[in-house]
Amino acid sequence: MPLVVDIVTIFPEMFSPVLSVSMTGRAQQRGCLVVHLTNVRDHAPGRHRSTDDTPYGGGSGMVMRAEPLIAALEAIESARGRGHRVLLTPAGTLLTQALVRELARRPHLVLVCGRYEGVDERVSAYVDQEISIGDYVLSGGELAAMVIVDAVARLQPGVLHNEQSAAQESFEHGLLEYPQYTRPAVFRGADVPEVLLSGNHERIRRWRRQQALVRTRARRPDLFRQLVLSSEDEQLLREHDQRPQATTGEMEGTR
Ligand code: 9D3
Repeated sequence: MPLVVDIVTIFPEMFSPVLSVSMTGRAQQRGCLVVHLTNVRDHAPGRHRSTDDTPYGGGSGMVMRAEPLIAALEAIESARGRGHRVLLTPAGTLLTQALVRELARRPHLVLVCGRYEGVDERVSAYVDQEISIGDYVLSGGELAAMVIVDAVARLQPGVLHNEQSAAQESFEHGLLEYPQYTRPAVFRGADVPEVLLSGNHERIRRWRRQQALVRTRARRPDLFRQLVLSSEDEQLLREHDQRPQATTGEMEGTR
């Protein structure tokens, strides 16, 4: 059974250029993902079909009206049944991979995108969950909805090329990735670490683990604090700190 995602938006045309390519495009082609777009404006009554209005109490900007949003939600669910309703809002719970995994298990998601300065607070009573994708200001929920569709699509059975990738991710979770290289062996004077050309799979495994640990410590101390280090991990870190390498990435972006 495919994952069904309904999206409620005033900008349905934003979605297909993104969702029709790459992972989400492949998922749809393979029948693992079905995306339905609903234009809020089609559910706004009156001559002007307005989806927003001025805020009660004053203030700048406009507020999305509850009526057309909820009418759109009801039309969707009359057609395809009750879904797990998510409002995309900067005031929502932060999206994490754990939350993505929960969402990916639902058979039907209904993603409601806000715009303007916000959404009438009474919409909250009609949704199951409110989600933000991070602490920065977007101009609407559309990009956030696309982030969620991308993240849940790649977890659907039959979507990932390498089925092991999803499992390995959860196995290695909490660590940043080790550095990757492909041909050529020398790019503008920068060579590939010798260990990766050695063919010694045990040395390669240990080097990658060491790189992931060192990078996580340098770049994501918040994640590093949560790690439960094995005695091998401790040893790899000691080894690194005694004989520091130039390629841990701490200097990236400083050139
Ligand atoms: C006045 C305070 N603003 C909140 C920070 C108002 C406001 C700004 C931007 C209300 C809505 C928006 C539009 N953003 C979203 O709808 C949104 C969003 C985001 O801005 N950041 C991260 N995740 C999300 S999910 C939806």
